[in-house]
Amino acid sequence: MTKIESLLKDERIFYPPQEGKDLAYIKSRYQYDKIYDYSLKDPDGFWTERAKELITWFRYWDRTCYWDFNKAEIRFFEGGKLNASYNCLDRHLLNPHVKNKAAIIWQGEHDRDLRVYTYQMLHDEVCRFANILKSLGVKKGDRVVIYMPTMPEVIAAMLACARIGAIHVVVYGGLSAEALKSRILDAGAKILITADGTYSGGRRINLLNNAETAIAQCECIEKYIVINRFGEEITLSDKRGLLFDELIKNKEFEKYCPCEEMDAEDILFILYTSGSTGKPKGIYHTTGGYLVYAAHTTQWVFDLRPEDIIWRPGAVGWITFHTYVVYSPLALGATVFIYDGLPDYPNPGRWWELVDRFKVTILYLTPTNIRAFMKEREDWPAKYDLSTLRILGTVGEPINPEVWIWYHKNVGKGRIPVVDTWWQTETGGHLISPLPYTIPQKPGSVTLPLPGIEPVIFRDDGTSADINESGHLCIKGAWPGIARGLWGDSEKFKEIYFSRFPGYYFTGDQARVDEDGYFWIMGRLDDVISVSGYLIRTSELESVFVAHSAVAEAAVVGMPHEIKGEVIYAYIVLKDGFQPSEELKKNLIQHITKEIGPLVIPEVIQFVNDLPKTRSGKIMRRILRKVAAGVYDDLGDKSTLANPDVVEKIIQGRKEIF
Ligand code: 6R9
Repeated sequence: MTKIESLLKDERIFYPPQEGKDLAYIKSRYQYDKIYDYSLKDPDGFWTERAKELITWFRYWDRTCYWDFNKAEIRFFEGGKLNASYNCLDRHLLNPHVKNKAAIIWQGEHDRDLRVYTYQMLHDEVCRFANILKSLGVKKGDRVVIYMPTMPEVIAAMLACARIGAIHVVVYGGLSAEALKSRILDAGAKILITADGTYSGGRRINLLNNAETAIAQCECIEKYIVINRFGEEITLSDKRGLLFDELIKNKEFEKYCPCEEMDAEDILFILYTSGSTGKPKGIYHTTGGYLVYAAHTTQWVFDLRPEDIIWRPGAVGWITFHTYVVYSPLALGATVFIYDGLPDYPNPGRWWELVDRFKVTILYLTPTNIRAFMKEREDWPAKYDLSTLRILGTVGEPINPEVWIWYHKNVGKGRIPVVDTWWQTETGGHLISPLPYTIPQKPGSVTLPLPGIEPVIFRDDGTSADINESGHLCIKGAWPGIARGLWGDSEKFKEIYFSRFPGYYFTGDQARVDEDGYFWIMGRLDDVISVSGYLIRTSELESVFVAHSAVAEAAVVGMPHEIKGEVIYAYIVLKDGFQPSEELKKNLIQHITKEIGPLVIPEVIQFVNDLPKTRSGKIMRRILRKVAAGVYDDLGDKSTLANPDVVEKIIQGRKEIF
């Protein structure tokens, strides 16, 4: 590959606030540097200290770190015994300050759908759920699929599985019956936990139909449990079905349920990845390393303290929910806020109203979430009191500098840190991210690696890239939170992650490091277009589009061209108040050539109302590439799309252009 120059030459720098610094876990660049050096020199010492400080163990381990990337074998805290449910619940009951505080605050779409669970209450609910699962014959190592909307029972079910050693597989409630079926079969699940449905924008969404259609073709499912969300009578169509409301009439289930002693390397959960790049993979994480890494990153990156209320809106079937909504905030005894509803219903101020009402302190959004606010609801945050917020986070895609600045200014009022956290389902938790009070920030950069993480950037031939030269982002050495395998396919695990650059974990992302050692993530390998001999990063081109005052969102892909090889095809979502026109197209092209250079001329600009995205807000460029090339069928797996309808509209739009 030829060297790729970066298009973004953003020089803006934001300094960490003084306020809040004194209380922070990591207070300065100096402290970060010292810890970072120590963590690489003595990983055993570093991870031993973190594991003992953050997690309660029934038995300490015999060996702290072991990995052999050539064999794709990774083990942390071998021989150590613990239970994740114990760490998230039981141990807090011993502390009178935590026992009766809110563990979960749940708000449904209707204001009156509001529930609070204290740690004691959640513990009791989890015991009851665990007893129910045990009564159905669920044992250590069995798989339980959870297919539900965002509600407290999802968390209770996850922790109930963890309590008895069952492996949970959370599947987002918006997935189709077909997608659910393939995950149940792949995992070989015995039990499915689901709900009758939920509300979305005032409409009812039925989940039970999908669940029952799916399991009709899944012999492995012995029983399915249905939680009542609508409060109405439920008719079950399959004799394996059980109503949660009936089950809990049995007072026996209210007894204390002991925690299974799990080995640090016993599997905690399987999670199927978002699939923005192809067929979903069942990634699994083990108990000890994952839990330590989740708590560790949450404490330092979000500077999480027990009095915090953390909110990451959105899908339960995403790794973000597992690590930063369930396991780490609860292990650290903080409060989690969860909301089941749309951002703009009943009005576009809904999310800000919730931050205001529930006094959220840490808010964790995706660039897609933020761009949606910028599109039409720019003035809404100002109508609410957001002063309880003290840390803002972003995850999921490279954040366009313009979007970072908007978030910092309009939501953070310029006074609080924004942490741009780079990580993957496979990494278990953040790998590269600023620690909020330590370093100046450059919008668009994920800044520096966390302690214990040693990223490297390789050229195609395995030599190291120069400063500002982009290449393959890989990680040297393992950390406790790294995935241990792909369910049922250890060879593939080795092949995907450990064979491209032997001895290194291959992330599949492209990145560069600037002269200050700051990392810039530039998207996946295929998000590159070759135009007249130049290799161009689509994410960077998108950021330049988004910096134009009329543009809310942009997705750029390459379109095959007979003469030029490949040309730029841009899908553009306009901000409210702007109309598509030839004039505007010309204006956008001028904007691009002015900002980037005269040779980079978008060939096609298609105005669209929305872009196809996964539930976690990732633009599905794979589909957009096909449509740009005029391929309308054979678009691949669409099961994880949040908004499948837009694909048809985009195809229509393309046909009108050509
Ligand atoms: C947590 C999560 C992983 C992929 C990853 C990368 C992209 C995530 C990012 C980011 C730039 C960030 N990604 N965070 N890109 N900046 N802060 O998203 O997991 O769903 O497995 O996706 O998301 O491309 O490789 P997952």
